[in-house]
Amino acid sequence: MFNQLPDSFILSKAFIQSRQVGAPMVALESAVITHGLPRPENLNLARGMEAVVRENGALPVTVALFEGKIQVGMTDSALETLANLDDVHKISLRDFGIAIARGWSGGTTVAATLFAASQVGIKVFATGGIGGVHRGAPFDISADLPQLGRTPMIVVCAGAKSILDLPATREALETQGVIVIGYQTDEFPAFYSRESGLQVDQRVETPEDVARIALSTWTAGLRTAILLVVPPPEGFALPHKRIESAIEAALEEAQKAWIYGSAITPFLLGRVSQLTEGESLTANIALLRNNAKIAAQVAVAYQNFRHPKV
Ligand code: PSU
Ligand code: MN
Repeated sequence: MFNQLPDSFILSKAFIQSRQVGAPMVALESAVITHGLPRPENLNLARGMEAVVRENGALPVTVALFEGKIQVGMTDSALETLANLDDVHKISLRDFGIAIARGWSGGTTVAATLFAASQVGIKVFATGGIGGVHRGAPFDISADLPQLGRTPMIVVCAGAKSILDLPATREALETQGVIVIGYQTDEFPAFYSRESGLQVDQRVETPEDVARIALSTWTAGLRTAILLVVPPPEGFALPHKRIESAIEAALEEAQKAWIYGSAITPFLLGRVSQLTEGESLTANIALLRNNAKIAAQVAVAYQNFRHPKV
């Protein structure tokens, strides 16, 4: 399959070796490194997520764009370079062609990472929160949603960012045919908070159970993502009310400053972090690491199903 891969893809050595032996792998996005978190937390987090995936028995495969090439799997020094680049783009699905032609570097969003990771056969992906339908702008729907609708991948996240219109996002996931599975929860988490008042489609208790559902889905011929939603860890999660006033203030500022398009998500995340005096940032980092852990366990379970030992 790799012989047919376009030369815009560059595969890391570790990825190629793991692929040959059928080792479990977890894709990681990089827009969170370039646009989601401030320095130096971004590099610490990128390294931290990779370490957590390894400790739980899988290979971390961070995807990013370097000088017009889609890099699949990164060395530590590449991670460091990406986290400190000044001329760095947020690469969503529609940006690939331009970025490749112009030789850009950048962090890939959930939508873009889904595309790249599925092209190389990865089945499990960890992120913080997916994009969705924006509040007050129901026409601003993240490219993450349609891409989830057409990519066979288990995506581990803490729901959708609460800066979004969550009920609308939940409905849009259904329209896309994406199964929403709660990891030891009945409720769709709201990223920083464990509660949202919204339901999941199915609850699972173990990584094996979600792997089984994914395999049944794809074996039946469906090509949709499985969204495994994991509540932010207790002790870091913020009460819905605490975060809501910060979000409303940030939204109002964004509107006054005419911030829209791909700039809105990074702006809101940054402002909410300032307004909660870093509490939301701490929660964000904790949930990202936790999602990386669960994703690695799911990747191991999935691989064991496909290649049972004995
Ligand atoms: N989750 C985070 N931090 C982030 C993002 C998600 O905790 O920075 C990024 C993801 O890369 C997601 C993107 O795909 O925000 C969504 O952007 P938009 O709404 O413009 O599609
Ligand atoms: Mn948008």
